[in-house]
Amino acid sequence: MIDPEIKFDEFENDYFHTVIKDSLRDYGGIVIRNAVAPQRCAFYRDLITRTHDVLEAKCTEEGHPPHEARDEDHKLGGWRTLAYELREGQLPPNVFEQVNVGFSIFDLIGNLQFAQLMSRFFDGAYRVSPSAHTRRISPGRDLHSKSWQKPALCHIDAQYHDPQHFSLNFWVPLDDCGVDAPGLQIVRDNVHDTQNFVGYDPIANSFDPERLKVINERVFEQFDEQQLFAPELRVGDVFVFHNWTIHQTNCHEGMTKPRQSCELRVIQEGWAFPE
Ligand SMILES: O=C(O)CCC(=O)C(=O)O
Ligand SMILES: [Fe+2]
Repeated sequence: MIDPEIKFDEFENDYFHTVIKDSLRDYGGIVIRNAVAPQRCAFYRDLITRTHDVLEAKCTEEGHPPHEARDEDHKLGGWRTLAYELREGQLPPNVFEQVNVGFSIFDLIGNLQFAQLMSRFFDGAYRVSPSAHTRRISPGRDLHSKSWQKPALCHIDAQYHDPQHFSLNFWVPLDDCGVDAPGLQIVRDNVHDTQNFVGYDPIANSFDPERLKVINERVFEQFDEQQLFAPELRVGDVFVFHNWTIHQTNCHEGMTKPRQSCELRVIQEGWAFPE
């Protein structure tokens, strides 16, 4: 099985866009190598680190230290919600933008070529999704609940969206990952097969929650381990996948370093894969 990946340098050629579309349809993802300047990634990585530090100090000052946040704080608003988000190692874009006025995490994919890539991929209009995030994952338990998160288990991002819009996730690592630090892996599968697997009903715009449970708990009873695609990623690479792609953190014994990343989601109006 050939790994779905392509160099961003090939952008000007039509085949680049065909490979992107075919890989997303047939495998659920593709790595675009050298797509963002490493310097730009380093700049945003520093901003994210600083943003965590600034906000953690503020929450603590307000009486809500993030490491003491509880799950229910998520829904309570204000400092408590923010303390929960910091504890989980995640920042939504609006929080990032309030601390870093004039900057957005979407700047990572904010150049003209990415805009052209999206307009060639989507069938008509597309827009930025409200569900974007910065994320920090640690292989070591000592950092969990201290602004770093545990590895994410198998899921599809469609479970976070209601109603469904077909969407792409531009997953941007801000550290080299997949070897010493947790990366990302997908289960290679055709988009229509995954939609069938979760029992997606386009009229009701819903799918079967029981199937989602199966994805979370027993994915390899349903899929072959050969379908796993767990690339080594370097700063500057972008892993693109969609809302039906089964994916999880690529974390295994022996990994020692934490990793920061951004998941930048772009959605279109309709639910169907844009053929
Ligand atoms: O960063 C990770 O390990 C998980 C990311 C993820 O689930 C996502 O970007 O949707
Ligand atoms: Fe996800």
